[in-house]
Amino acid sequence: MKTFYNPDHILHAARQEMFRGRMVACHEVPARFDFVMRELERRPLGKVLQPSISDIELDAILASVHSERYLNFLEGAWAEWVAMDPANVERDALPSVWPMPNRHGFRTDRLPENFAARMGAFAFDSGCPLTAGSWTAARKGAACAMAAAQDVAAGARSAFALTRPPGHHAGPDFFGGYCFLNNAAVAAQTLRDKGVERVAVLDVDYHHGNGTQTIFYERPDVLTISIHGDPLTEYPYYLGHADERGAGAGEGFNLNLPLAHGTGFMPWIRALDQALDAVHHYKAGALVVPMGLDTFEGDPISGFTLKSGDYTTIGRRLADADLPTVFTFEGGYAVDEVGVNAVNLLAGFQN
Ligand code: SP5
Ligand code: ZN
Repeated sequence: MKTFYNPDHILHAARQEMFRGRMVACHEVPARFDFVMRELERRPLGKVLQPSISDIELDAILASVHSERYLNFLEGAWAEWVAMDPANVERDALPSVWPMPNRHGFRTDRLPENFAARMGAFAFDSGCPLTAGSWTAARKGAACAMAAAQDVAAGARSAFALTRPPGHHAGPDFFGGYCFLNNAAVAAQTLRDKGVERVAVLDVDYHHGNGTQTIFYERPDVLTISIHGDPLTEYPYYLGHADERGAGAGEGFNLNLPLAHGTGFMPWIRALDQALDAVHHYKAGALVVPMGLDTFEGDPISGFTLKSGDYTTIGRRLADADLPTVFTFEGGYAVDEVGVNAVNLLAGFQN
């Protein structure tokens, strides 16, 4: 399989994130990318190349998974942050006030003029720093996802979008969880646009894919499935329960498989088999796998206990679904092992 990589990922390098009242060092660091790249050099899977996607194509696909207002917000965010106070160039932007939905919903028609306040209308946590280069890095990353999906639509068995920041927590009009633009949604929508009638997204990151779920929640043409830590105890907490099954025309086309903190490989792979049954039953024409490696036993912020060798088995099992498959790089914060674990999964799929 080809790997489409984002050379501009480095433009997004955040300093600190808010965690329970403290500022702590960011988990989502540029070195994560380097470890995957290094392992791909050691165990090549195919060509490693930059995407060639025109701005027009990219704008169109982004507009089909995110709102125009959100995209405009993201594009201008850093300039607005610095305009508030020139000293802000030294600090990453984080929201600290949010609209509180009540029984009448909340007002989205009149947003605050103050940028720091307005950020809260487009974010769901304070752990996702927005930096000077976040927009450009995320945009170039979306191009990788689009190129990978185009390659698969053109007949490739599989392709890998290697980029950061990750994407699966980014929704139609919100960022959070280290994610700004939803790469997996971009890949799924690209496959739809290329004529694949039913696309399945099978998210194997430790955290529920709340962004992807929200983007496709009312659509029957994209089945979204996520295997993740139970939101009762695990991030992102407010979405990811088993009774979220889609709505309207999308009812029945979202499947959440939450597992308790501490879950090991045997129950995890049973959930994967359940997910693959659903993909099969849906008669998907293509598969998108938001590939998080934070299910690893050594992950510093997660709670499953998968071992490096298990990722090879997961890759093989995904290959058994016998579908054209796009992989996007999501979480995984045991930095030294993230490359081995990612390439184990991809090589397990390919070999
Ligand atoms: C893409 C992805 O995997 N996003 C995950 C975002 C998780 N954000 C919450 C992180 C909580 C950090 N906890 C620090 C614990 C230090 N002991
Ligand atoms: Zn994650």
